[in-house]
Amino acid sequence: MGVLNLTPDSFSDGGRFTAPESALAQAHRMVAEGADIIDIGAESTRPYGSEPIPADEELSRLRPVLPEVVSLGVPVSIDSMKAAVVAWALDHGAVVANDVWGLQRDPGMAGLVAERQVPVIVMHNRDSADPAIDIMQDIAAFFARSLDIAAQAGVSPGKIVLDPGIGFGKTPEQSMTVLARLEELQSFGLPLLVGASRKRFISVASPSEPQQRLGGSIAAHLIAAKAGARIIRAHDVAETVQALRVAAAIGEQR
Ligand code: HH2
Repeated sequence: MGVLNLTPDSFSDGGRFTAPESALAQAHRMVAEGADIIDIGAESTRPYGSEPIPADEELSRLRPVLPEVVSLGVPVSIDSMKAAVVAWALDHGAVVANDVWGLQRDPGMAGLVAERQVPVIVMHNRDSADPAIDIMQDIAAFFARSLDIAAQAGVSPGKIVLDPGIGFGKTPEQSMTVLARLEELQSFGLPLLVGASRKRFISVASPSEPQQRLGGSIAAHLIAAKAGARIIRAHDVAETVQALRVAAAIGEQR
């Protein structure tokens, strides 16, 4: 899954793809590099320094870009926590809903994805990190709540992808714990998505600015794939695809 941020303030690529032409060129490039899904976001979710924006603003960023990306022919997912924005994106060709609040923030989200019968990414999140909690237990309890909400709204379990939300409401150490223990989340019997790309935990193990975290991102993504993650969300598509393909090819020689 290639990341396309139409935002001025995303933590690693804010402002790079706010012009529709550069966004479209980036989408094109990620498809050529091997992305199977393009995830479009128009509101930054970074914990510090991002501005919450109204749905109108999010839509005005998406309007000139999303339908054009859809026309490239690759499945598009919409990264938004607002049901109104997801509804608009689905109307304009997006085919996956990516909710960084796991159906637990906007009360209209579960009903929407049930009605449209689209796959939904249910991501774990918390308002703030708490180093004292057992993060794996917290994630499991959160997923159980999300699955309950989904079931009550009539979302088919076959449409749900779970994502532990690397870097969201977690200390860097907890993000690493999640990657180290990802296999435990297989017990839900649902496909897993992991997005570690350029995130801050990398700089704890290896001090670096977001743009310099490609090696760390790849290390984390290979570990996630080995533990069974089926979808990897990344900014640097060519390098990530190559790393995953080589790791898979080596795996086949066992
Ligand atoms: N991470 C980010 C945004 N959306 N969605 C899912 N499902 N999983 C993730 O790990 C995830 C996500 C944060 O990365 P980015 O989009 O680059 O940053 P920003 O939120 O600042 O735009």
